[in-house]
Amino acid sequence: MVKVITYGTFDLLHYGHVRLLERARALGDWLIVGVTADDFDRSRGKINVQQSLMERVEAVRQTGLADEILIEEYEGQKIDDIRRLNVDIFTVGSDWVGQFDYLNAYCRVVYLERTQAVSSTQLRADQQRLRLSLIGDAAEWTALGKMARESRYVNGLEVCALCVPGMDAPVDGLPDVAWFSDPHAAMEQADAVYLITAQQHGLARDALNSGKHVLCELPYAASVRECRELIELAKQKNCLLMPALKTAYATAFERMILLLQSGVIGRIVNIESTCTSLLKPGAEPVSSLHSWGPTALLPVLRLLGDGWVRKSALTTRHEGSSADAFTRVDFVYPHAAASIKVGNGVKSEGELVISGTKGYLYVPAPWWKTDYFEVRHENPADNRRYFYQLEGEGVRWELAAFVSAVQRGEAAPRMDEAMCMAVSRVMEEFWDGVGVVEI
Ligand code: C2G
Repeated sequence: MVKVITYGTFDLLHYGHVRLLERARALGDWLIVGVTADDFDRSRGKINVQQSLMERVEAVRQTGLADEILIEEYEGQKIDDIRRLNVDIFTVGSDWVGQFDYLNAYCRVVYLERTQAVSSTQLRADQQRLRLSLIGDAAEWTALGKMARESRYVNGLEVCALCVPGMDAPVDGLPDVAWFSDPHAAMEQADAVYLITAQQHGLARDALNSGKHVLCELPYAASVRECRELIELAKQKNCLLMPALKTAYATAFERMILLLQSGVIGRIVNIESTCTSLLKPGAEPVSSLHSWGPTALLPVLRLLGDGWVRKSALTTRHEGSSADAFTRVDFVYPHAAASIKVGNGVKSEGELVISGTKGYLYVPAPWWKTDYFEVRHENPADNRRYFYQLEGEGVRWELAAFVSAVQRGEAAPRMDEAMCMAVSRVMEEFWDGVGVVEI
């Protein structure tokens, strides 16, 4: 019996995939199909796969062409499978020519002509491509550029406009993206807008009023009332309003939250979250709490919620400015405590430490763009390290989540409405001096 094996994502199974499977099967008597696991696809840079692993496995099964189906989970698994299953032939489409010649050491390698013009990527591209306008302040130019670059990794998304309100087109703009100095004109070009600007409450309101979906940095607004208004407006307009906080969409961060919620360190008793950066030479002082607060608050709100019973803040301001250079906010919950330390002009160790009754979780600096964390116990032999590849600091995952949420018509933010309102509440109370001591 001649055993043949092939592997693939098989997302949105289509004619090209089926033709490949038919010809693979014709190479022998028994066909094994390896379907890639989500994590494996991510690790090899394939993101925004629309279907779950089980949906993709079921679709392959229903073709009736596979005698056996397995899951491809790690780099190098092909060698293991070929040896373990005594495979005679490995085959894959011609878009991979040369990539798997090393398997000749274990079996015959056959590249089959790829079926032209049909691909999951093209299928997705043919779907409604979400047109996105990027609108931000000049001080956020780096973030805007990163957003535009990262968008290229996300199927079904096209950045169609770039806008810094009131600014003429810069020399080093993005070549293939139209420039606007009027944010409302930029909005009109797209189905959705990304906002990273001090005026974002007003612009988010205008975007939602004109039926645009909004991906917005936090805080949505300087007050809880305005934040709630935006959330309600999005519902009235049947538009998506989603928080842009790249850390929330990073695989490592989400897996960390799931581990902690599964009790890996027991009951969470304390969270210490620090985010700092130094001001760039000549840069205008900006509020540390406004720029770093939403990120620093993310693990606190995800794990302990917004039901603190007491909150206090210590702060020091930039020389000659009302902007805080360093702020520490301490929260007391019924059975836990948390502290965030944020600095824009004061430098500290940007780590995240989550203490529990069975151990603690440690994320080294810069924890907010981590691909790695450790669960530590009394006996170091019980410590475990976790690594999850993070491309582009998580921005492309944030964009992929936004596109998917718009396509599905349902918000799937990693921060829910209550958390977004809690961020605005912390900001509002800070600026109102509630529980704030100046040092
Ligand atoms: N394919 C094809 N014609 C198409 C699209 C895909 O012949 N129009 C083939 C691919 O060459 C591949 C298989 O169908 O052999 C599955 O394609 P994908 O689901 O896109 O997965 P891919 O990442 O290309 O799989 O490690 C090997 C990879 O997993 C190959």
